[in-house]
Amino acid sequence: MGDDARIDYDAIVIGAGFAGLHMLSELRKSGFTCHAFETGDGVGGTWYWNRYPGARCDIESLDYCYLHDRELHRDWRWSERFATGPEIRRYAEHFAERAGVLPSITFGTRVTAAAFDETSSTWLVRTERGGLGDEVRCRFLVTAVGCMSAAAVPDITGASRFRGERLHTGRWPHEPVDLAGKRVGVIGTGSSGIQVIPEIAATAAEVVVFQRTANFSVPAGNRPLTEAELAAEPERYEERVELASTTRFGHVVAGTGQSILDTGQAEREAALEQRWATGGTGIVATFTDTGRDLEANALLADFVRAKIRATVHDPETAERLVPRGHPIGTKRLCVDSGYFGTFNSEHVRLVDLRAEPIEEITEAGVRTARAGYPVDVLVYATGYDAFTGALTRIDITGRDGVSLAKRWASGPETYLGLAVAGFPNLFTITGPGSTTVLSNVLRAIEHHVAWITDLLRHLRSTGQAAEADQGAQDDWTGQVADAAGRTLYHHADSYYLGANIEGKARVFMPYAGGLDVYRGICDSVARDGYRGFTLS
Ligand code: N01
Repeated sequence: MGDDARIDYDAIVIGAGFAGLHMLSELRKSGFTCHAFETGDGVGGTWYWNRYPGARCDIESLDYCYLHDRELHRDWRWSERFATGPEIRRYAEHFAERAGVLPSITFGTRVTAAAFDETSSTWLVRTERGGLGDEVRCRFLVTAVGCMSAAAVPDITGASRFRGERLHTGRWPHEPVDLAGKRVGVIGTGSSGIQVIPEIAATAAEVVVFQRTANFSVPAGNRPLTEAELAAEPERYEERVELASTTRFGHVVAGTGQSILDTGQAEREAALEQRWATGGTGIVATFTDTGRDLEANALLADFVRAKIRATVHDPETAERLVPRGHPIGTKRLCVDSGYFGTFNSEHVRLVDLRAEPIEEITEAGVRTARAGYPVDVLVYATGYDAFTGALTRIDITGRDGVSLAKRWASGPETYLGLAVAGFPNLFTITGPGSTTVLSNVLRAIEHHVAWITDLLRHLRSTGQAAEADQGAQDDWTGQVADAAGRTLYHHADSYYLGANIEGKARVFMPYAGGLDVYRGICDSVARDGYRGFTLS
């Protein structure tokens, strides 16, 4: 620890989504003075911003919720198998009220910078609210900024000339957007596009979907949760807690336990049909080898391709919607409610940007290499500068004034996705190098919050600061690359690799080794007196 300096709080938390709320709550329970700053005017993070029609989670409600509070889990009644955005937001609000953390959050306030002061071993955090700046000093800085929160809007020539309304799915207006009778263009066919397109088509007069990469998507099979399911939940609690540390995703994804290559065609088809009918992403776990063997993966991919062809009436449109060029699951598998069937409607058309790239946006709409498409509203479902964007958009400087954004210019390097060498007492919940969205992110958040809280309590008792060692970080960065190397992820241009952001280093960012393995490693690091950290 350095010289004493006046601190405003023991800890500052950036963000009041699921991670920030839980972090604040645990810090308060442990007697730390703490405060959070949140850009939005309410809690929920991702679910505060993603208000586009059709927004739903692709993980089942009973898994996509906190487990650390047994009573909360018992008392909250999810209404559907896959909760809507508004229901998840209400849940976050309920948690924040119940945990009593709202007075510890300043809303509508962006953290613009954070600088480590080596003399006092404190962080000076700069915020901005309505153009006015402020500064607070703390010992520990915890980022809870989310993995998919820095919206990516592609720089398309002429975009600012467009006379209609431009919307990004991740920055959707709070008031309802009336699309009735309007011509709507949608750019992007990832999870957000695939969810919003059927909803837009239900009201708009015309929909033009601009697709760069056809995506694999499976039906959600959404439905109301039954009384029996809800009644059984308290008894399932222990099992869910157990699964959080013993499974790859943090919850059970049941499969046959068989190799698809060793399974005969009839049995294979029957198993996949059953998973298709059940709905959700579980279909990728039906067989053991589809995530690591290209030949095995192709069998599953062909099954989904056949489903698309069987759904879409116009054979030409169907062929354009059939994903090619990347194995299934190497871009996030989408979960939809009637996406492919939407293209059977007369007023919905698909523009294949591989055949006719966008040349510019004009006052009237989108012009591709082949034609002009006049629209009244243009929806960008173009995703996020994932994993690093929300961190590097804050001017974070560590020892010697080194900037985090510059440090990560060739790709993020972290120790366990939780800490960065040269940035003492900075902790990154679900940071790059942790399992993040390759696991149930709620389980990853709960693990990180518990782990960080334990470390901060330890540091409080010893009066020390913690800094990741460069060697430990180098080793972990190698492990992250090795884990990805054992999968098929490198066969796709995805946001996992930063490929969706022009100029971003192409490095696989999440840890693909599984949450169970990851937790085991973090826990052993703690048991060994925080191996790989210098405590001083
Ligand atoms: O973003 P994405 P998203 N010109 O990056 C296209 C979570 N999430 O917001 O594939 C034309 O997946 C881009 O094309 P391509 C979930 O983790 C979850 O949809 O790069 N097109 C792609 O089609 C998800 O994975 C839920 O060629 C351009 C699309 O835009 C993550 O958030 C719901 C383009 C972006 O897809 C992100 O999903 C929503 C350009 N210049 C989100 N730039 C659920 O829980 C980009 N694209 C269900």
